[in-house]
Amino acid sequence: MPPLGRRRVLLLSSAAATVLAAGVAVVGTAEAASTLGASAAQTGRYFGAAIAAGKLGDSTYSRILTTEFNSVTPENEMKWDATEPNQNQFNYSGGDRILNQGISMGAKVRGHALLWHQQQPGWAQSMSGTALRNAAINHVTQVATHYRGKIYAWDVVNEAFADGGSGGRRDSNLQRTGNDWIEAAFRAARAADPNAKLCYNDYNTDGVNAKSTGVLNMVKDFKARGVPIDCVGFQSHLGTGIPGDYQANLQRFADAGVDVQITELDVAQGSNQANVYASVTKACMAVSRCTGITVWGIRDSDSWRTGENPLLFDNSGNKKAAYTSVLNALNAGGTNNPPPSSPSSPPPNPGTGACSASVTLNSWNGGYVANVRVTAGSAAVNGWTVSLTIPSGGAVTSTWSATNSGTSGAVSFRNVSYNGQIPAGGNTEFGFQGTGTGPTATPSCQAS
Ligand code: G2I
Repeated sequence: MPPLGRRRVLLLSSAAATVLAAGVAVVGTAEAASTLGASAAQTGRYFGAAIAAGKLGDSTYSRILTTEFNSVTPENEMKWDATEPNQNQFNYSGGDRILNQGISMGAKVRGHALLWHQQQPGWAQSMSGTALRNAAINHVTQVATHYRGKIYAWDVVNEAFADGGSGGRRDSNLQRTGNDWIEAAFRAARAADPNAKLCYNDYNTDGVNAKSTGVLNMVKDFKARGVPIDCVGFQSHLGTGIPGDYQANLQRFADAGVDVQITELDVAQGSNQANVYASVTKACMAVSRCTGITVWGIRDSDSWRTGENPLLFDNSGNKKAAYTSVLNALNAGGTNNPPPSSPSSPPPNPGTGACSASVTLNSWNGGYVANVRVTAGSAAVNGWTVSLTIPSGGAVTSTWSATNSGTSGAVSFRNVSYNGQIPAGGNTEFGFQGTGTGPTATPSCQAS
């Protein structure tokens, strides 16, 4: 059977004859939508724009925004320098304006970005080591908690991989706190807002190359170890062309078990601009786990790429050829999102071996995130319970990848359905967040 979009086009092209012959009135579902957001929604996707709170009073800007888009991303208002200008003093005024704009439109709100080596407040730029790690995790926890339940997807970590052929991490003050800073950030974000999709976001990862392969390897590693990650953002700040393997690159991430999103699309002006926009849109439509597209601004005059005219509307707010090519590509349809859920892979052979557990703490004044690794002995484990003691005065406030009995004093954590079975010598991880100080003694582990 042709994909939904193809069927829709066929119905349209042979219009009345087909409908009369079939004797059914299905024309309503076959109509092409006339705005980007409405058209994307027909396949369960969103079409969004990065917006600036300071421009919402511009009537042309807000007219286009509210007419065309069903997702918003704050261009700068939720970044670290904006939300925590002084350590532990949070300012959500700009971010809340974007959030409320999105809510008033019934739009999805993408949170951007909890941790990034750029746009850090001055106080964080001058920190390092454990102090910076704790401050960063506290930042993630506080901001994600403030917006808890309201954000569709967070860019938890932005641009942490190096350009060039290494496929490794970029050097930064955050990277120098230890290679596990990204997973610590994702765990803290999950604990603070369990319903937000958690994304890693980067640029120059739009085709198959060393950098995107490095990110893919991180995703696979996180999935294998139970580190929460739900999506990867491909910024797609493009020149006059698009990598030939753009769609294949999206697909290989989708195949690794994450949603993919085009998060900051803009394309240099030139004779090919409309074609590149169409190719990006078609690629997303062809990948069922591609949940939506965001352009990085509304009019050319709103773009960070001064003089490149890289957006869908000109300086006066008129639709460009690129706009029409995107709308047509959306209306041509594609795979539906969300895709049908696929059955999980069969569990490994069950076993009855012993297990052990160890705790890593990321603490700050008054709280902590604990990461617990459960390791099987020389035989496979078929279910486990980890028991530990929470120091008096503190309590467990949330748990992921396990369920807890009790929140203070003696607390035990039982595996969830997907991580109970551990092969001989293998391990899995779960985590929890707490108030007060974290557990100090080595936990006990009971296999069952
Ligand atoms: O650089 C383009 C984008 C690359 N990916 C991450 C995005 O977050 C990033 O967005 C841009 C914004 O579009 C710019 O608006 O990030 C820039 C900062 O690296 C933003 O520029 C900054 C200016 O550098 C500041 O001088 C200004 O105070 O915008 C700030 C707020 O207007």
